[in-house]
Amino acid sequence: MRRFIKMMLALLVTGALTLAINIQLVNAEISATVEFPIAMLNLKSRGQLVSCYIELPEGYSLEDINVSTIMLNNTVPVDLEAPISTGDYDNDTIPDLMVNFNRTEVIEFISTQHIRFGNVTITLTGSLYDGTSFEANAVITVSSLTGDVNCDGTVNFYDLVKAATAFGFREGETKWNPNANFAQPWGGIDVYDLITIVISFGGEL
Ligand SMILES: [Ca+2]
Ligand SMILES: [Ca+2]
Repeated sequence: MRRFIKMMLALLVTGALTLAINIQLVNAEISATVEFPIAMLNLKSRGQLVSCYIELPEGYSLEDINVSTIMLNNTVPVDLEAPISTGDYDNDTIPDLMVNFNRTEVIEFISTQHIRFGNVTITLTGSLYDGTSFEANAVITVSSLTGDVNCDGTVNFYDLVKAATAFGFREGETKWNPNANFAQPWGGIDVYDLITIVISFGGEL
């Protein structure tokens, strides 16, 4: 009897493993990587785009990606009007594809999940022109506190320092940081954004 139970358990475990492997294959055939250069998102701040860099495993080419199929969390489509380019952003000799998403749509998606603060796993999916699907995950930190540039749940000196680093920079420029953009004019980080952060000092989530 004991042997029978053991055998049944072994069969169940094997079955479960097979099922898990099958599910993984159904989800995506290629495991890719995605990196967000600004892996933070303040839901109260404003910016136009969320950029990310996609790398495929060895043996696959970025040129085979059907860019129009790329989505975040099966909800937010890639912004085909925004810049799309290839390069080696992280200097690891593996080429990467830069694509962008509409930042407002990403914020709306996170808000509909009732997430206000903390780490959120973002899943990027897409397919190659031959239909092969790929998937990649990344974690971003979210805050819904006005003035919380570094998304750690409090507004203090560190947020002001981070905003000062982006001071004078406009959307698309090197040190632009939409997470510091809390006040009009929305196109850049200026004294009005710093004042908003100072007014919000001491705020906590
Ligand atoms: Ca903070
Ligand atoms: Ca501003």
